Amino acid sequence: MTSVPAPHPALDPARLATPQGWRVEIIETTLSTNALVAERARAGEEAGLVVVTEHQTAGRGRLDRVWETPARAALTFSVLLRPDAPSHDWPWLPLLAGYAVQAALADRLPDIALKWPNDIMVEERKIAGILVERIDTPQGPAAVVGVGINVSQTLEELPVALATSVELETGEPVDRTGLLGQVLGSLHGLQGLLLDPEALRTAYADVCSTIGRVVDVHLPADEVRRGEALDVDARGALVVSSADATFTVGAGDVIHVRPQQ
Ligand code: BT5
Repeated sequence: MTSVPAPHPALDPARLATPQGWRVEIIETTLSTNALVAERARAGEEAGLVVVTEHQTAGRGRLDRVWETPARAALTFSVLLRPDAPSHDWPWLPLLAGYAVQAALADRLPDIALKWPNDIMVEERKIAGILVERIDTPQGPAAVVGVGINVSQTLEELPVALATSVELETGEPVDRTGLLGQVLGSLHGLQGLLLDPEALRTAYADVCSTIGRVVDVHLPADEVRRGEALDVDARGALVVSSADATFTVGAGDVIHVRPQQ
């Protein structure tokens, strides 16, 4: 006899803990919650809109990559923020979002960590990703903070080998509604850290597993540089020491080369 996996239950708006001042809309399906929230922001929406979808069919990653999740097995949502922080501190926002999501998951997953800049990982397996987009709107610049968390996917439901889900890691069923409330609460509660970049830097560095590792840095023009990641600087850039120089990386991807000692 073959066992049929239990269907994934829907999110339950009646049980969702919504942070004060935020407005959560749950929709059955959309191409990309980031695209939808950006459209609403350009049409004048106030900060605090959260759009969650049960099935995101054309999820976006960074650098034109894709984010793939099956219906009702993940959390896929975007939050509209209009931060008060000076514009030179906005590059911290993607790192702050990653920090807040890992903090919300840390009680269930003690081995969770951040791979710079904002991949949420359990060892070398990615469990959640962040896409922050800055957009221009009639009321000024806004940020769309997109979050994708793998919650109840089985191994077969994950799109790449180095990925995992909360249920795969804990071996226990997860109530997505409860987890969504926790993650929103963490993002809401920690957003003020953007006004204190030094405190954010310290908190971020503490959970960033890239620091101290040998990394290959993939730079935009297909250039790869290898070195040891030393720290994160005051702008959130990664400081890397190679044989001939110390350099900082503001944008790009890193690959952890050697396992952590
Ligand atoms: C990210 O990009 O990790 C950002 C993901 C952001 C997704 C959220 S969902 C709600 C909101 N609306 C959107 O349209 N997007 C946001 P990046 O670091 O570029 O990683 C993308 C890469 O991760 C892909 O090229 C795959 O290799 C891998 N990947 C795709 N889906 C994955 C998944 N479910 N779990 C783990 N890895 C995945």
